[in-house]
Amino acid sequence: MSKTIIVSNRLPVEFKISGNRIQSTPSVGGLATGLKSVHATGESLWIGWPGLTSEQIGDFDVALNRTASESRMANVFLKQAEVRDFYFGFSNKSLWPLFHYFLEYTLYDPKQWDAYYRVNQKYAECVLAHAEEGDRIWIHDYQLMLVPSMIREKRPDVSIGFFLHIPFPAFEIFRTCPWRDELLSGLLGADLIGFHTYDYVQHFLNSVKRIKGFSVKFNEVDANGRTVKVDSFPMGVDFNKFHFSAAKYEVTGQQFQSDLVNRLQDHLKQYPDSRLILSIDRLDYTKGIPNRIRAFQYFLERHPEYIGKVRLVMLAVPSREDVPQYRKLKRETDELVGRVNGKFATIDWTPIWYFYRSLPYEDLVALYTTSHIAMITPLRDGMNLVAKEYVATRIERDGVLILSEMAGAANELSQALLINPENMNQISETLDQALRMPLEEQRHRMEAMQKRLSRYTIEKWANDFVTSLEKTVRNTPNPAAC
Ligand code: ADQ
Repeated sequence: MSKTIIVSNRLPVEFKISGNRIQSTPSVGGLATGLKSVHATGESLWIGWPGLTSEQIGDFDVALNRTASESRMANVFLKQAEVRDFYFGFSNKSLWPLFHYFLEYTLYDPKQWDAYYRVNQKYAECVLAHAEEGDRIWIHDYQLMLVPSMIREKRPDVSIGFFLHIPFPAFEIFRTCPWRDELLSGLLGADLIGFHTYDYVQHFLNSVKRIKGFSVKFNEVDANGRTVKVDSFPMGVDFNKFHFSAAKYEVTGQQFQSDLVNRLQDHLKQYPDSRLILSIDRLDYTKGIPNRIRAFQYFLERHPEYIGKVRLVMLAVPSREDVPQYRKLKRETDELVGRVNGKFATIDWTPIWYFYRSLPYEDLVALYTTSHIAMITPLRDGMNLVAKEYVATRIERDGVLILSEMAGAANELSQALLINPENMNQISETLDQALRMPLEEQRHRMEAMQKRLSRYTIEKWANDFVTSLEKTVRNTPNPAAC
């Protein structure tokens, strides 16, 4: 019987070695949740890096493989130097900034490219060791763009899908990459390539035409006689999970472990008229965090009537601290928050509550439900699941979503208040509009967004992709040609 092989940079669990025991806890990220439904069918295998370097694993490799295989997973072991050059190197110093239009942060180092190539080969070899006739292979994200063609060369009979979780940039940006040809050839080893939005599909097809010279009809590429289908699959969230968790929280008023949420609730009880504006992201330069703080400062200057009445609750999750730009962003964010708080704070009011940590799921839900406005302002974002999670938790259909038009999610959430994250004046006036928005209008907008998100859930996203992959392969006249 054929199976689905999911391949991602990381496995959907966190492994820890303590003493002589291996502990594993499931990851809570969007990807892990989304693919759980595919993995749960029983006929699947998940391949990825266990999150510990070979040096950290030492003699535990056999035990780690056994633990992984009990949950139908297989490990790709990476040495410390490989993690440095492949993950922190080419993936996060070249591809991540380039694909998010940060050319000034994009570094090209042939040594890191070699590591990227070699590590992609390791993943491909692991897949080849497990792939059997008729299997479907679903590869994820920018760290593994060469894997499709590496598998295709050896196993023309298997069907291969690839999904990119970040934007695919416009041709004029992508063409600056020294390994643009190799990256496209790598991807075109797949039968189906998926992106979050129609725009990313068009950018990709444009690059394929101009760089590879392949002909493209509608959304199909003729790659030397092999047909490759390219389509958009906007990723959703587990709507019911967020919605029902929020309902449970509202009904029971349950207290949470975290000081942060408890303090917020106390604050709201004490000042029922005050308004909370929430922002949640990984601390990443693509997420527009400094812009957001500057815009909030501008808003307080332009609208002093809100001083003492609104509060920005800013939650940032530590991320990629080994990359210099992320450390710089952390310093910049700390300074900006300090500046705004120093300038406007009073004895009993601080304008920005800033937290640099990850939170458990229940606390995240409590924050979403407690906040009157979510302000999400990335400079570029493939999709942005936080915006969708906020909408899913609004069981009373109140609350306002302010969302950057540069996030993939803006295509689907057109009832949000859309802003250009570079336009401080617009953000400031939109905040004012959100704070004054009548309840009826809030509900009208929220209802439309919830309707969409409850239909296009993460499970539907995963099923649509797999179904489309099956159809593509059935309709491909010559699957073996490379
Ligand atoms: P990310 O850049 O990580 O994902 P996003 O889509 O917003 O961004 O997903 C973040 C996830 O982390 C959300 O599910 C959120 O709940 C969780 N999270 C955020 N802050 C947290 C905190 N403090 N504590 C705990 N959990 C927290 C990449 C792309 C996106 C794309 C996704 C999925 O960059 O554009 O939407 O993949 O394809």
